[in-house]
Amino acid sequence: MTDHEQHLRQRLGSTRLNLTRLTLGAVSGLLAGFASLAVAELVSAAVRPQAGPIVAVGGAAIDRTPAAVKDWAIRHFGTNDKLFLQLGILAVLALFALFLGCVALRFRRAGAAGVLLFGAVGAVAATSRPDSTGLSDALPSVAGALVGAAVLYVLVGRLTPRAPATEPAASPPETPPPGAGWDRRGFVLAATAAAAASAGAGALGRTLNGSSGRDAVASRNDLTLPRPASAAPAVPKGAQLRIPGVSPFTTPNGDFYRVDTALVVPKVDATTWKLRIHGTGVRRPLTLTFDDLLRRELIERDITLTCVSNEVGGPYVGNARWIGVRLADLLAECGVRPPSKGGPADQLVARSVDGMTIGSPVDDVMDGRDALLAIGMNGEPLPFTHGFPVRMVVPGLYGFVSACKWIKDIELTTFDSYDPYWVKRGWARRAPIKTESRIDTPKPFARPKTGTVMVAGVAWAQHRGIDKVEVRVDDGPWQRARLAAEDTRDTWRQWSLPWQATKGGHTLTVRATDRTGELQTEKRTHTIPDGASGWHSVVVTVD
Ligand SMILES: Nc1nc2c(c(=O)[nH]1)N[C@H]1C(S)=C(S)[C@@H](COP(=O)(O)O)O[C@H]1N2
Ligand SMILES: [Mo]
Repeated sequence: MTDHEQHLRQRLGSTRLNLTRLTLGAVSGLLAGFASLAVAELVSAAVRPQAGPIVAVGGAAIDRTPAAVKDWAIRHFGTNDKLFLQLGILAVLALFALFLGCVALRFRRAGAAGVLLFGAVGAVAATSRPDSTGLSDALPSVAGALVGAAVLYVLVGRLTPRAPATEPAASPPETPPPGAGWDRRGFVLAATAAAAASAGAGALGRTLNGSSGRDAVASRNDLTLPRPASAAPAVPKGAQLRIPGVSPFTTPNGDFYRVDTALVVPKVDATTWKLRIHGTGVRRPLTLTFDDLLRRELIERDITLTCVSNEVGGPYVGNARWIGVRLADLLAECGVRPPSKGGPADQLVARSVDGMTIGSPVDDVMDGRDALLAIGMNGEPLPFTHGFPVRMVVPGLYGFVSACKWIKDIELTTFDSYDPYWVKRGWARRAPIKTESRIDTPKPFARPKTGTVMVAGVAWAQHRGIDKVEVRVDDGPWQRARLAAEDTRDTWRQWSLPWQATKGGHTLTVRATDRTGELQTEKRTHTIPDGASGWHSVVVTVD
């Protein structure tokens, strides 16, 4: 073997060795990251599920996400937006873990310190969340980081050559197989142990977190909704058209859209729940328990909810039968007068247990409409995802300015002196729901056969009511659709039009007129700041 060959073989061997070490370093980083998250998960089960680093950092990210991006995420990922956010955070963490693992090969302490730095970020995020309950929220991140740093330090230690004896120059070229000089067996053992322990801790944490909020679940199971003093009349038979593809008049709870910033659904125990009503012009501040609410006069109403992030033709609108207490009565008992009657507060700010703030005009809440503190949804206690035990529902206002879920506090104030959560992020202070209509069937790009095709959908203009719906085929004349029976002015209304479909591509467009005589505007606007407008169109090809 020539010198040159020998040199090459050595080089090859050490490159392979370097690659192996690099890979194993990266693996160590990943394992350290995994151990951190697993331990954090386990400790968060002892503290609060919301104190876990992913939830805390995710929550902080949600709060700092520009309104446009958040709106985009809601529109594209819908209720899965939070899943994608968490997967995104995990991906970023994995990249950093890989990087730290490689750094640690060279600088063992620096790698471990890097893990601690991530723990610090998680701890700061957790303790500065609006729903944080104190310094204990830092524990999951801190414990996770300490364990993660230790795992990295130990694992990388096994990858470090034990003795300088295996200087390549001193040994014959045949001998150094990749990986020689370091504690291969020790590494495999330590890595396996770390992985197994982490998986166990993580799984245990998951299970414990999954069963957290047992008192809340029990309080919901134990709740039988009282019979409302003022029941909603039965939905008129004619309100539900018998046309396949039209959204059901009443949206089942399981299908009801969900939009909120909560990465972990708050589980509130109704037996310890309290609502405080206070603020400017509240002459008799009040704190209510759930039993206090149950003892009050309950009313039942059909109200259609709409999200401001709903694009023209979008899915974030649903109709339910709510049971609750009239908010206006409660406010009047507290001595609140609306500004139209000389009261000093024009904004009602609702606060939730998860730190959300939602502001509504006091005049709207007290103008006689059925603004509710709702406890029931379609015959059952509110689902946890929809605000158990109590949420607000105000007919005619988008959810972000009215429908506070998991409510715990109502403060009377002014629009001038306080901007709630969404307003701070560029959304409007006042946002009545815009008159809108949607084609539910045929679906976009459907291929119906020539002949009679039923065009049908829903239209809404909560608290004003729908007076007329018209449909246009291509650039043809507007044709009046048949309106389903009206339930109330606070609910959406179905409509239909039989269309004699002819072969080829066609565009169907719908528009509604509300009971104030106002025609749904053709002008397209973004969802930000106060809701999308424009006409909904569907393109189909008739075969
Ligand atoms: N606590 C809390 N309440 C909230 C929100 C939220 O993020 N947190 N989002 C609001 C928005 S934007 C809407 S549209 C409605 C949606 O109610 P739903 O999820 O029951 O459909 O809840 C409102 N109430
Ligand atoms: Mo919303």
